[in-house]
Amino acid sequence: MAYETLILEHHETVMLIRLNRPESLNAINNKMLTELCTVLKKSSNDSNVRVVIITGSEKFFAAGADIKEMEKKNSNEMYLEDYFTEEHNIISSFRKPLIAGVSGYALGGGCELAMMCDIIFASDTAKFGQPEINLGVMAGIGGTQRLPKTVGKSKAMDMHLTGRYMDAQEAERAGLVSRVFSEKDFPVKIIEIAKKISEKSMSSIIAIKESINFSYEANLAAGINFERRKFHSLFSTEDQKEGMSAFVEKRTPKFTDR
Ligand code: DAK
Repeated sequence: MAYETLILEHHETVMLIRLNRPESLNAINNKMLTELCTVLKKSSNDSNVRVVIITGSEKFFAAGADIKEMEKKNSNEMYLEDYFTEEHNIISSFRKPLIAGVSGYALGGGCELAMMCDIIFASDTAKFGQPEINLGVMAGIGGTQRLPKTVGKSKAMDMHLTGRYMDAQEAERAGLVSRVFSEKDFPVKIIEIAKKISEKSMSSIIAIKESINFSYEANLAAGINFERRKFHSLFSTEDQKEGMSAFVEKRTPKFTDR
């Protein structure tokens, strides 16, 4: 199926979704959000897709939500449309690994979209920012919640209150980004990493994602308890037996998702 705002690439069991509205630096409009959620929903049920990467072009991941689409709306219209809410939930609760590959601008809703993913890899051209203050608004899809959890209160306040951008190196130092690669190796490197993840047991992957997200979203004591229960439950899988036997027998495990 062809999409208007996305380009899909399949690299074995890794699906790469490329945001594609170059005329507006990949500004996220309703169409793009709907298409993105359609692809994620399909991927959830497709056993040939084990890891998903969301990326943009060399110069822009996404320059935010589409300002031209929002410009004339009043608060009641935004409220009634409930713009981005259902989509936020679909993206942030996607069960398979979701990687953001950021080159160039990831601003406003673009930065928030990256933060909804499990891992952010950046090229050395990446620029992150929450410049909504410059538009007389504020972040509205998790930016004030996720950024301080990741980079701390002071830097999050700095980013949101000044609207300045953070480059890839600062983002890596601050913990927003997991690794930085040179633009010329991007996205080959991240596809390689995604392939490595895709070889792991899906039961482990999902349990790890749920546990880390629990700790990220709830309090630590409850998170540790949740993690322990998830850990115990993995001992009913064949993949746990296989993984541990393979370690003891000094061979590569063959996981079957059972
Ligand atoms: N929306 C629409 N069009 C955009 C855009 C955007 N976010 N960003 C860029 N464009 C368009 C420009 O208007 C221009 O179009 P034409 O004039 O050619 O028609 C084209 O892309 C090229 O942009 P520039 O000419 O500006 O390119 P430059 O290289 O000079 O500058 C820039 C690049 C990224 C610095 C600049 O374009 C820029 O500042 N863009 C806006 C960045 C920004 O403010 N982002 C935050 C947007 S607000 C919520 C839902 C969503 C949100 C919040 C709440 N709820 C449901 C509660 C999210 C809000 C946002 O993200």
